[in-house]
Amino acid sequence: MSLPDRLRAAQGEIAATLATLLAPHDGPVGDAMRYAVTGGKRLRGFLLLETAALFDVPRATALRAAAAIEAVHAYSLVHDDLPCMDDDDLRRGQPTVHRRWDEATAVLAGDALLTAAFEWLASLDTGPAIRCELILTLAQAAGASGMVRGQALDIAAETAAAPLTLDAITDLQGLKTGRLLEWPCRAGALLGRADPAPLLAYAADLGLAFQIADDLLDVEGDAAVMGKAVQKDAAAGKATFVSLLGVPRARQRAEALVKSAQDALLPFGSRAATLSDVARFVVTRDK
Ligand code: GRG
Repeated sequence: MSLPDRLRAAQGEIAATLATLLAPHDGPVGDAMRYAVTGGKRLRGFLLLETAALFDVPRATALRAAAAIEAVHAYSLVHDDLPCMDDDDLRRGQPTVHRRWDEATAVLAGDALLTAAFEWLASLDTGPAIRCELILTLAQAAGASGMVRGQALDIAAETAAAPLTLDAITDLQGLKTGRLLEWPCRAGALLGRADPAPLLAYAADLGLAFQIADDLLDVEGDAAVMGKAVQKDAAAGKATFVSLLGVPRARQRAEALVKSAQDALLPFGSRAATLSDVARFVVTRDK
């Protein structure tokens, strides 16, 4: 099956799993939770399914963990879009949650999605040691030493006296975006009782390539295709990989990272062909 077909099939399975898991939640917060997890590429969930498949993890188990990472990702987007953060009106081609409902509902729906992710992991049908490790590592990836720290550094950079250096941007993005792309690769190995090292090396390169591509899309992307505003970084005078390296060198850097990510998969041979295609996809995507 080609990457687009596999991704489309996985998107459907993840959507169905999320629909089942979120079904008990009623009222505006429940509706906003379902709305927030609708659409998107499901890249993080797909990474979990594909890495877990390397070790023949049962699909239902992997899908529940994939739903958890997509819920954490959706929470981060809902909160990132709030007026106190990026103040965005559009996400995935639809009004943002605080625009569709209100700010209080958006805060609560985000909080509830984050909490639900841990509830779903806590009731996985793996042994207790693996469940605890999944919960611990997701908390570390999303929390004050992970994504939240990256977001805080990003906000602080807006009012800093000097623009960020390339090293500082690399560190910041590794936290803000990289940690949530790394966790599903770690989780696939954990669920498969396998050494996570090769998949963590793959994820590190993939995460950085993803962020460089995101910066390129902000400059060159089509708002209608992306379903969100573009050219926001330049308008905010933000230092990005593209503002510091320029488009051609940023593209070159992303290409080198794709190659390095693909090399990290060599121990898995042809079983990792889809993950190898994902590395290429993150820099060729148009949204
Ligand atoms: C609010 C704690 C907190 C964190 C927010 C992830 C994040 C931190 C902010 C999102 C802002 C942003 C656009 C970051 C760039 C990278 C990124 C995460 C893009 C969105 O991810 P995609 O492209 O989205 O995978 P879809 O919609 O496909 O799921």
